[in-house]
Amino acid sequence: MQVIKYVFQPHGDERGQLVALEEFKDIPFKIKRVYYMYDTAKGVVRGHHAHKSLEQILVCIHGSCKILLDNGQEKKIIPLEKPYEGLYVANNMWREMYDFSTDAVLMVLASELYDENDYIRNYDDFLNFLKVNKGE
Ligand code: T46
Repeated sequence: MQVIKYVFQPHGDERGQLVALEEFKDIPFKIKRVYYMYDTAKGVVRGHHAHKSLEQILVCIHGSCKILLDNGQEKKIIPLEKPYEGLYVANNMWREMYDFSTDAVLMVLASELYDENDYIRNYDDFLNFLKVNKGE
């Protein structure tokens, strides 16, 4: 499995750092939605689903967390701990987010508006979806 982690260019000066993210320049899709999670309780695992067509970039803009990616054949764990790093998460990819530090803010840039019909929330359904859509 290929893991794509973007390293964004901070515009730093004596005042501090600033990262700007533009669609089709820093982000490989049109950004239709931004959401973020914070105050995540200790020991919580979020996610546990895949998406049929949504693409996303995950940026832990404060604190740290870990992301488990699973393409149905292989699993990878990717730590996110830098505010200038973005993890690309393609569609057809099972994801879990865990090990959040108490100060973690995980921001997500998404290629589509929220649509519950795009979620695959059962792991067996995910494996089946991959089988049916093989080669697409
Ligand atoms: C994903 C991972 C990385 C909305 O109303 N609008 C939204 O845009 C989102 C993302 C969620 N919601 C509602 C739906 C649920 O009632 O917020 C609640 C929590 O959503 P969910 O349990 O799906 O959150 P996570 O953290 O398990 O997953 C989220 C995204 O949903 C998902 O697309 O890839 O983050």
